[in-house]
Amino acid sequence: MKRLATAITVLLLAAGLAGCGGDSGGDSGSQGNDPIEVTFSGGDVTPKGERVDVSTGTITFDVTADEPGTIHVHSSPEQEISYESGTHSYDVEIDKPGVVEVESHDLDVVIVQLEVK
Ligand SMILES: [Cu+2]
Repeated sequence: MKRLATAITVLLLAAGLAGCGGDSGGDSGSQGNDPIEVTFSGGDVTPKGERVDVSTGTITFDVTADEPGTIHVHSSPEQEISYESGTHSYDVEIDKPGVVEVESHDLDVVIVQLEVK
């Protein structure tokens, strides 16, 4: 029983250390990438061309939109998010490092450039 408690303590410590990914967000214990918020409103989108550092793995987009549309993710292979109106979360998997542009072809703008590490 004592050994188990020790093992759990070590695991918790390891998770805590791994969580310090050099970003000041400091959200407790969640691993991976912070969600990226994207807002479509009145034929415009925020953000526009912002650079975002992410790690390989799951990248979540929290999309708020006044009408449905698609987001094009220039990963390889390319991916598309079909979002609905309202606020929804969409996950994309990117497993190769590099710069990945995330675009709205409807609006012809780059929403974010993901710097995948
Ligand atoms: Cu595109």
